[in-house]
Amino acid sequence: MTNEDILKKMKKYGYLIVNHSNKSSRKNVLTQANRLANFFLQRNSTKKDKKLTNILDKNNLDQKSLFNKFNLLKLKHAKDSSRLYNMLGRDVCLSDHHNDKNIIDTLNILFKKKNVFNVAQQIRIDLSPQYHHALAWHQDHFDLPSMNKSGIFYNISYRDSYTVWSPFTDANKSIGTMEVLEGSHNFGRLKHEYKKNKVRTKSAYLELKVPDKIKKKCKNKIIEISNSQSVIFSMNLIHRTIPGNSEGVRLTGWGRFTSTASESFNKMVNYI
Ligand SMILES: O=C(O)CCC(=O)C(=O)O
Ligand SMILES: [Fe+2]
Repeated sequence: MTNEDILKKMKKYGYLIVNHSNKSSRKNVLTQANRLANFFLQRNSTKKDKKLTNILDKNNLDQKSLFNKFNLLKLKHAKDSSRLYNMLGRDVCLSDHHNDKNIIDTLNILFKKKNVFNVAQQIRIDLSPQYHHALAWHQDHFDLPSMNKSGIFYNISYRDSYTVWSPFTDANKSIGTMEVLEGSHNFGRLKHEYKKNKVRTKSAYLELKVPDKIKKKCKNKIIEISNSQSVIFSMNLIHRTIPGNSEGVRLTGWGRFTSTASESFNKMVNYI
């Protein structure tokens, strides 16, 4: 894609799919997730507990092995399961992945070569088909610890900031993926509410009631991509999680990116 194509596509659809240039950074994420799972399983295992140690023996990064480990931790050691989640998000492997040449080159074009900042990032682990964390329709926002209310309630346009969303396992209808409303970013920032999410989650999450006008005008697109691709999308693009329908693990990473030249950055700079 030429620079012009990238800008045109982003303007029209609100998202782009990029192929990764670095093939090993994705595997690093799985390796680190597996190491943490081994660590937490190890500290919960006893000599009698053969099942745990059998799983631990395998240094296997395939779907089934990872699913078994995460599932066991979730069911039997919920606290350690959330510790794993918190630690994985802090691992340098995600920054390493976000520095992928194709991702950075595309962000540089979108930010008109000004500069690129990663404001926040996280790795998510979703166990299909339960999905503890399936998000309803929403637009993305910055949520910094120093903000005294959620970033969703500040008057920030977000129209010139971007999310990079990467599945480290394939993303499709079977294991779960993301759905977008093409072109919905062009309708600007919409009012969200915090409410109980009806989509298989116990906690309250932000939710957007998509106006009929947008539903009518924008095509729904379910993103089905391989683990060597990422989606870069406008933080104003309306999107949601599509939970999977078969058993497995979906590991994804997201990062919110901005630039000093962007309006969003200028509005949020006092909260940094
Ligand atoms: O991973 C997903 O299903 C969607 C993630 C998302 O929308 C977000 O983290 O803002
Ligand atoms: Fe999102």
